[in-house]
Amino acid sequence: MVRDSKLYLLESGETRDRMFHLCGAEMLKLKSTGLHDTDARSAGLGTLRLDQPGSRSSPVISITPIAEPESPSSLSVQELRSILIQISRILAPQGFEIYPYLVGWYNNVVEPPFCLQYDKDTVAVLVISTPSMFERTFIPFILNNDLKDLRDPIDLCVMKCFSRLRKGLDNLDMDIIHDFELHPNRRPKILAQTAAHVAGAAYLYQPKHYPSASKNQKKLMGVCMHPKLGGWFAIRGCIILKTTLCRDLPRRPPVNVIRSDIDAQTAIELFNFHWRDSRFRDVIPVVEKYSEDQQLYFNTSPGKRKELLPLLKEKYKHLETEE
Ligand code: B12
Repeated sequence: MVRDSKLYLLESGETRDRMFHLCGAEMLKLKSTGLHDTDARSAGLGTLRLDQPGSRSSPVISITPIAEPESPSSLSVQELRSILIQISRILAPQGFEIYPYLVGWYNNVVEPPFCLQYDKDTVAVLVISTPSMFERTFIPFILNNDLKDLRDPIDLCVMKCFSRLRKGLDNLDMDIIHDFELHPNRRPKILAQTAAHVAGAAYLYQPKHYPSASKNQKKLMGVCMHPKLGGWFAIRGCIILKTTLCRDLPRRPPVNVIRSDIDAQTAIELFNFHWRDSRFRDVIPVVEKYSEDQQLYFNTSPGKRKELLPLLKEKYKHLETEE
């Protein structure tokens, strides 16, 4: 295993052998077509960059080996703030909002199978998409990508944003958990609504607190309300800063925007039985909503959304977009 960061000059063709030589038998997953960051990671080696400045015959490969698991560092609130500013600088222009919280706040309320296996003072960051994410980020994404992948295009787009974030902040050790990730037994890896509530992003109205909302009904889902966006947002995931602890992080309670029980019951029922008409999103006054294109997109069942992509591409093709 390589233990220091160096630049290696390799002759064309010897890349693979040379990497074996340098890195030992662990480095087994290099593809003959080239070298990739992910190969190095999956081989347990660390990040690896391939740079070919003009000359094909002498690629420069820099290997940054995986550090020994970093010991967690405790940060002051001020130090953490500068990390959060860096995250926000990357995600906010793409239409996301971020909310920090501590893993312990989340683990304290969920049942044991949903608990996250990190120190209770580990900092996590909840990410939500606001209405503008669709036009700012998703439209450029579909214009610039040939979406043959079977996965949901929104999920792919958000994955790309998050992996850029990871690259942009490669000094930070992070685990990313998307809202759509499930364990093999189909249990969600993160309860996005609970995370949104404990992070202070959006208040979770739970059916168990409004019994008549669930009387004689199927098991109802709770619904989150954002103080400015009502229901016009989605929870995209959590970034766990796995070696960053901040036990003094001040806790911001979510804003209880629906003051009466009857209105909360109505919101829960609208969400469960009439979500396609979006009335649940409007139970409080909001500052921004999904555009018509976006509403059409999200009100179309996931299996049929791909059919809308060519129409969106045609409509926005004049835009000079950069992802
Ligand atoms: C599974 C799922 C579904 C299933 C629901 C199956 C079912 N009936 O259970 C299906 C596919 C039907 C579905 C549909 C929809 N969903 Co859905 N779904 C999810 C998903 C992936 C997991 C939810 C889940 O299984 N929770 C598990 C249960 C056990 O959690 P729970 O009931 O909240 O219980 C926990 C809390 O009570 C907590 N807890 C206990 N005590 C306390 C105390 C406090 C104070 C707190 C805060 C918490 C807390 O602990 C419990 C667990 O131990 C989430 C995303 C995610 N990763 O969370 C989205 C999610 C809930 N869905 C969402 C949406 C928008 C929808 C749809 C409108 C369609 C859509 N995707 O656009 C529809 C509408 C719902 C409907 N009418 O059916 C949004 C909700 C946004 C919001 N504003 O709240 C989410 C968060 C996805 C997202 N990316 O934003 N969904």
